[in-house]
Amino acid sequence: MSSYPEFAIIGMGRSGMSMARYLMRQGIAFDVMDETSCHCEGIAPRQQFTGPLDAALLCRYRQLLVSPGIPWQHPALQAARAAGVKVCGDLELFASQFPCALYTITGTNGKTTATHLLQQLLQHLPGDCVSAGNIGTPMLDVLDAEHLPQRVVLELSSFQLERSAGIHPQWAVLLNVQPDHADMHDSAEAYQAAKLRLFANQQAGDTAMLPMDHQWDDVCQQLYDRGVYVHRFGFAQAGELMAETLSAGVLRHGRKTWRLFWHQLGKKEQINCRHVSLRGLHQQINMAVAAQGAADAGVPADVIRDTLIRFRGLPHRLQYVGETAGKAWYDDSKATNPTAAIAALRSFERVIWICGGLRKGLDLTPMIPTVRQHVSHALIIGEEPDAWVDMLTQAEVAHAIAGNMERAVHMAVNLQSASDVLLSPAAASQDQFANYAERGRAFVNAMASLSTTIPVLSSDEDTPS
Ligand code: UMA
Repeated sequence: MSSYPEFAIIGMGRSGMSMARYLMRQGIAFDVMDETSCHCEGIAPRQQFTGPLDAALLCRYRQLLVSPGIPWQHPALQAARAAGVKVCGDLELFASQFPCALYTITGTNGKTTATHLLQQLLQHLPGDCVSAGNIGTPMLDVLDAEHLPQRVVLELSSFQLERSAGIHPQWAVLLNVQPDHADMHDSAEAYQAAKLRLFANQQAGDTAMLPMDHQWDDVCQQLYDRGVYVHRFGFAQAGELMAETLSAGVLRHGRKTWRLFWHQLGKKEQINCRHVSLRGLHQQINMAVAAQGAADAGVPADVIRDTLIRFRGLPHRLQYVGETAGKAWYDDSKATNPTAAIAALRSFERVIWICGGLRKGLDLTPMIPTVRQHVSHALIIGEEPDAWVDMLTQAEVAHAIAGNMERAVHMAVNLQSASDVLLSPAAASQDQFANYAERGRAFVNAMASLSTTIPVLSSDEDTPS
């Protein structure tokens, strides 16, 4: 008899641990592996392996359950697949077991906010609704609960989607696709293809939501031909032909009025964006998407309206964090790529911008027009400021290298500018912080510890170009 069980779990973080608990509940034996360290509290693997993944070892199992952070094209996984080993992730297990209504949200930016808001809205219906997936709670833990919720809203990353063929959501939305995690996939096409797996098993009676951009027209047509109900969403000028074709989004009326809208029982429901606490057109469009999902599920329009107006957003996502030195301060530490930061900058007339960090090879030059229009001063953090200096110089925006967060905040306070202050780094945080949340907390802590004795920024530290 082989000394190896049929299953091995790879990556012992949150997903790995939940897969282990799941297998234990089914009475299935398993081994665990991790390239760094195996955490096994509360689980009982047959064996644990730490260190680089070994292709020969992986080929000894019938099925590998792989955490989302392990590169899907890892050579050891490729070798196992070639040897006929089934390789998948937690979503495949979840999809085969969850019997109730499944709402799924993917996209490069904004999916956590949309997932959270939709879950809040669906809670107004009879029966439980929980959120899980990339948002934080591993999805298999939902199956572990004493009572299965009637509805689950899953936030899905491309990493989770690429390792499952079996998902069939009743309601699914793709918010956007930007070149952020494309570096973790073989190509931008592979990244997009992973996102589109969300819709692969949808059929007549299901609902799909996609952005209004023409690049999604063919996908929408294919879904429509299969009998799937398709919503398009986005931003348009009221009265334009395009505006009439949208199910949800934000409409601009005249020069100064924006209205968030969705459709419900044949009627267009609208809220003036002035009444919505959450800042930023990009966030308001995602709110409209969540509102459409709730309307499709039967949440009453007045409940949707109240919830949207009261919703203040999630930490580190363009969140208002207070008033100091006559300026309003916003924490958008979650903006780990240029696209997310561009969206945040466009939410302000002019702003003092704290930016920089790990660029992940992304091109900063597409930011130039937005930076020129919306940034009064930029303060650069992170260990690789050169690319930021180049971009800001090209944008002809005053800037200075602050180096770290504390110094950036002190410099922002002392700038002779009435502009609000926005941390929206357009970069990952790991050069100076454990993660974006720690970076956001450092921003808020530095702001909270300010005193009047802070030295005034000298003019030669501020480098107008
Ligand atoms: N590991 C390896 N080799 C690797 C990478 C990781 O052995 O090459 C090991 C690590 O040593 C660690 C474990 O794998 O012990 C971590 O596994 P993981 O990276 O898959 O992370 P989890 O703790 O399982 O968390 C995952 C998601 N993380 C990623 O996709 C990277 C969490 O999303 C998610 O909340 C959680 O499952 C529950 O579903 C976080 C995330 O950063 C928020 N997501 C990315 C994003 O939003 O940009 C996609």
